[in-house]
Amino acid sequence: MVGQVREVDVLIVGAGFAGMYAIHRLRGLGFSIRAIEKGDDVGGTWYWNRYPGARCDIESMSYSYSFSDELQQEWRWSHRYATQPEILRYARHVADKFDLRRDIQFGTQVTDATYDESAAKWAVTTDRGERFLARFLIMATGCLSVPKKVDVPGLDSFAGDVFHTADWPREGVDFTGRRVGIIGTGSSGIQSIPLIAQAAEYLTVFQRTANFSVPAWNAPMSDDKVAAMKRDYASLRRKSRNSYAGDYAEEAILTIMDLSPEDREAAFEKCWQQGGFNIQYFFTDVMESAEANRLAADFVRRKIRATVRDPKVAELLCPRDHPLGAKRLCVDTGYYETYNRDNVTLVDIHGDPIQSITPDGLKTGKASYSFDTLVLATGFDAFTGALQRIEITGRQGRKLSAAWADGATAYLGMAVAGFPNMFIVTGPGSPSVLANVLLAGEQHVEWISTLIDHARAQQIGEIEAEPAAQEGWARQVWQDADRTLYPRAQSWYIGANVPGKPHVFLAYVAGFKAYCDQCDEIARQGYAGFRLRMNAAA
Ligand code: NA7
Repeated sequence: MVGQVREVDVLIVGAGFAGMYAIHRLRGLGFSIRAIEKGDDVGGTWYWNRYPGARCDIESMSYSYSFSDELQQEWRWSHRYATQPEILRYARHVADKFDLRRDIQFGTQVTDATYDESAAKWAVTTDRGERFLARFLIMATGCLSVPKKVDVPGLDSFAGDVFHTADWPREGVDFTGRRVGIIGTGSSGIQSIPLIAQAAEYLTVFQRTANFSVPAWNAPMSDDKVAAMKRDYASLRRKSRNSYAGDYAEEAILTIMDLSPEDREAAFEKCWQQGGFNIQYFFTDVMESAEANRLAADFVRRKIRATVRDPKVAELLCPRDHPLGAKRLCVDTGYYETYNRDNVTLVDIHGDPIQSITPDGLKTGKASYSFDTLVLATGFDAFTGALQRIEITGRQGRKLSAAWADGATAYLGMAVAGFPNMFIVTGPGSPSVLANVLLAGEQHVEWISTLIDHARAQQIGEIEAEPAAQEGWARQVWQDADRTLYPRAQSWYIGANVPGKPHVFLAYVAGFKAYCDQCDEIARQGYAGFRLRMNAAA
């Protein structure tokens, strides 16, 4: 195929959950498509993140496709929160069921995408030298798909194995007899630490920032519970669509500041016993009032102290530098208990930063630590990393990297002015990671494919976000965020985890329902904020 140009209606980049659904949906609408995927199978983030303990933090009955009732009825999730292998099995099942693989090219990376204004088409090349021409380009590249560049000095000098949680060996890692060091205590660290501690001879955890973590209380799902939920699936999905977080869990019922101290404690305890994100979503004011948030955070800190036997370790594990939920809440199984083990040490690298990695461990300003295996759980270049790895050139030769030099913005979180006919699924400025990202991806795919279908029917050759609409959207996203406590953390939600990345709030915080309602209204108004051009080339 090298040398030839293959023409398709829609080129989809990525075959994670969003890309897979885009294939199914657009194929169903009769478009010719091709999907390009770097991995050698479907699953995206769930294909790469194979570290021990990797599992979703939204209940699996919710964190799964809703578009096919047959699919959601036939698939049986084993646990409340499925493990990565189970989620990957599900992705493969979906690929088989809907025969998706025939339109996916695996083991291939898109390197360049250039908009040809005269033809109103995207010219796309891959690392295999193939060339495609596509009327529409759908970037289903994921919000958390590119590990952030590891900014720890001396890494190359380390003599032992180095593993990154987001690029875990397919064959797994046998930790037996190993002395392990792990850097990073976000979700990936917090999920993997308990299991690595059980398997390894010794584990040293290097913590720069303590994070809030709440119990998953993960457990197998009984047949009765699954059957009852499946009977009620349609209404659970409706509830999710009309919720803040794209989930069916009860939410925003109580206001912390209206409760008496006793009722407050009882409500926090109830959330803790239910597990998962309840403590964040059950209260109207937890992300809006610093005082309400402090009360919830104090409750979690009390839980940490009650769990961790060594008071000094417990204090180190108590988050102090950000409001609860302003960095993504972690959902764990036995995380704090792990620090009661004899083979685990917690090292504070905030007070005493890492100076360098050495051949047999690492050095801080005050001490040296030795280990033979290093695990990096250091996170992602979120939202923009995957898009910026591709040389994307829009109208008049403008690069996406230049358009986003002061921060990534996209109208509705999906379309960028100057880059016609390109759509980003769960892009910057959409609810994405602040919602159930699987349903958020579905909603985007449906909305975008309906728009593309409309364009075909109306002989519209070009769809482009208007600059003013995009600016207005960015302003709204920022103003909504600014009314909350979210921007008060140096988080990947604002790009603060990647040195040099411009800080803009990258997710839409006003909720999934509010977002979907706006998208629906914009469609009803004939796609307000988009320039729809009839095109001779159409
Ligand atoms: P996160 O949440 O970004 O966590 C990364 C962790 O790694 C966090 O504790 C960081 O500390 C730490 N880190 C990153 N770079 C360094 C360096 N250079 N030195 C020391 N420590 C460092 O990523 P995850 O993969 O855990 O989770 C991402 C999302 O995936 C998660 O929210 C879920 O949605 C799934 P810091 O906080 O920057 O001080």
